[in-house]
Amino acid sequence: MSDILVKMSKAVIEGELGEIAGLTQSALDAGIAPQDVLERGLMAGMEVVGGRFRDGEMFVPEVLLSAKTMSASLVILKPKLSASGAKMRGKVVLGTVEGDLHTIGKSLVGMMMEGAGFEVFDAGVDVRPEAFVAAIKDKKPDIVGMSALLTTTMLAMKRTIDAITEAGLRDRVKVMVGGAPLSAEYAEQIGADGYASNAAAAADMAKSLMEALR
Ligand code: B1M
Repeated sequence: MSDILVKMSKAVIEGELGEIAGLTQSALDAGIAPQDVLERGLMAGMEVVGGRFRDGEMFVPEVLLSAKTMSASLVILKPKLSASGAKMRGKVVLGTVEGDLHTIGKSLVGMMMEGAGFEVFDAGVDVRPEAFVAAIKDKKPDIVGMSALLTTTMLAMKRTIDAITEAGLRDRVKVMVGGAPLSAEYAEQIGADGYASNAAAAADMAKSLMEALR
C-alpha cells in the first residue's frame, strides 16, 4: 500500500488531527484516487479503531478524536468523491429521538458509519417522528438510525417507527436503534430491523442491513 495511505491510517488511529488535512491533500496531489484515499487510508484506520474500541483497548475520548480526524479529511475528500462518481456504501439518516438531548453517542455512531463508507445525514437531537418521516422523504436513505439515552425517550422510537409505517415508508428503509438503555429484545419488540450496543457495532450492523437490502 502507498506510504501516504499508511500514514493516513495511522493518523486516524492515533487521532493526529493536525496532520490529516496535509496528508489528504498530499495523497490527492500524488494522484491517488479519492475512493482509495477513503477506503485504504481512512476506512482502514477506522476499522482498526472500531476493533480496538470493541476490545476495550480504546475509549470514547480517543475514538472521538479518531472520528474527528477522519471528518477533517472527509471535508476535503467529499467533493472529490462526488466529482469522481465514487459510490458510497449507503445512505443513513441518523437522529436522537424526540425529548432526548444526548448527542455524543449518536455523533460517534455517525462518525463510525462515515468511517465505514456511509453517507450520513445527522438530523440532530430531539427529532420528532414527523421530522424523521420528512427526512426520509427528503434524503431517501437506505437506513434510519435512532438513538435514545433515557428510559423515557425509548418510547419515542416506537412512535417514530409507527409514523414511518403510517406514512407508507416502512418498506423503503431499514430501521436500526441503539443507546445505553436499549437491548436487542426491545429493538425487536418495537419492530426495528437492527440494534447495536456501541458505535463500532453500529457500523457493522449498518453494513449487514445493506447486505439484506441487496
Ligand atoms: Co444525561 N443521563 N440527562 N445528560 N447523561 C444519562 C444518560 C444517565 C444514564 C445519567 C444517570 O442518571 N446515571 C441518565 C439516564 C437514566 C435513564 O433514563 N436510564 C441521564 C439523565 C437522567 C439526564 C437528565 C434527565 C438529567 C436531568 O436533567 N435531570 C437530562 C435529560 C435531558 C434530555 O435529554 N431531555 C440529561 C442531560 C444530560 C446533559 C445535557 C447534561 C448531557 C448530554 C450532553 C450532550 O450529549 N450534548 C448528559 C450526559 C453527558 C449524560 C451521561 C453522563 C453521558 C452520556 C454520554 O454521552 N455517553 C449519561 C451517563 C452515562 O452514560 N455515564 C447520562 C458517552 C456516549 C459515547 O455513550 O451515549 O451510551 P452513549 O452511546 C453509545 C451507545 O449507547 C451506542 O453507541 C454509542 C457509542 O459507543 N449508541 C448507539 C448510541 N446511540 C446509538 C444508535 C445506534 C447504535 C448504537 O444505532 C442507530
